[in-house]
Amino acid sequence: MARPKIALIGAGQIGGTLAHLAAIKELGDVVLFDIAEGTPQGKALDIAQSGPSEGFDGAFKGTSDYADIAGADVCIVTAGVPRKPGMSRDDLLGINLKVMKSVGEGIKAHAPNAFVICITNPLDAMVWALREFSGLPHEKVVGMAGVLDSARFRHFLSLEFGVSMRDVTAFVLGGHGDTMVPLVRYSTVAGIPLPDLVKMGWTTQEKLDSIVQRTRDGGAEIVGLLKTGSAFYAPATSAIEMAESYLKDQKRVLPCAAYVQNAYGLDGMYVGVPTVIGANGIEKVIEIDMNAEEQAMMQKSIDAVKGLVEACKGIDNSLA
Ligand code: A3D
Repeated sequence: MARPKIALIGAGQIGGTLAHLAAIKELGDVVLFDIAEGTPQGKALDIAQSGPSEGFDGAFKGTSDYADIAGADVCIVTAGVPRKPGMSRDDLLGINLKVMKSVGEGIKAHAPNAFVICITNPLDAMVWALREFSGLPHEKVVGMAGVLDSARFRHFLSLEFGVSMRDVTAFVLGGHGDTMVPLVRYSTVAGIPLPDLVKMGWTTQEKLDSIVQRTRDGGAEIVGLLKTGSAFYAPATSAIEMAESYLKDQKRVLPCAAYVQNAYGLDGMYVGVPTVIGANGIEKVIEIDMNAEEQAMMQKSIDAVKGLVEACKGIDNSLA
């Protein structure tokens, strides 16, 4: 059987890391697309040359021609600009919206059957716009944010408890911005919910609160350290987890920016929710029970995303 084809639209920091991870995991043949001349070709060749030492098979191509993504099974979109210190994700909206238009049209013309994972910020608005521009079915277009935000939360919790990150589960929902919703009640160490761990004296509510805040600021913390761009290793790993669940029909339960209809009080918008990803794309949106405080946090986050979507409509008339 032919290897799956993975198209990476954007061959910058995340795009290059995605290509390397896809190679090492032998997920399929990789096409790196970018408008920066030479970058996708150079990275494709470099990664291919790591094959003999790493021991993987696969074809790697760099291109600036959308025709080369023809028939892709998965497209992962990082095209656009990342933030610099002092910028919020929302500051990227105008410039990245134009990029989503060209990417959406490229995917529509050449890879209409792909499962599309958007990473470009501001995430929830960009995945919505990408879906609008591409016209693909909603269940085949999804945003990566919750897996990364949850991984950051899990990492910080594992440091606090001194346990393996593998035994910490966590849920971060809502929009991928300052209003994201880390759900303490649904986060556990080996199945023990965090509030119970406070009762057991393993940690304090104050410490949990500060971990929640550090998770919300997790992207900015790395932007502040790197100074020239934003995080890329963990964002790429998170998107690969989603792509692998689709390609191998794993039916992983992963928080993603998915199109939500008839759940969470929504009638059709993209926001971070728990989903099941399998061979059909987003196969299920899981509606979890929330208490009043959690609902209020989720609503605030939903309102922030709605504001960004309205801003997109104001910029590009074809979206209105
Ligand atoms: P960077 O290394 O700058 O790569 C972006 C690439 O996009 C560059 O190589 C550009 O040449 C290319 N590009 C620009 N315009 C186009 C276009 N029209 N068509 C094709 N390629 C184009 O950035 P990065 O890889 O670090 O980040 C990419 C995006 O991901 C940014 O918008 C970040 O804000 C975002 N990001 C999101 C998360 C989430 O968790 C959602 C995390 C980290 C970064």
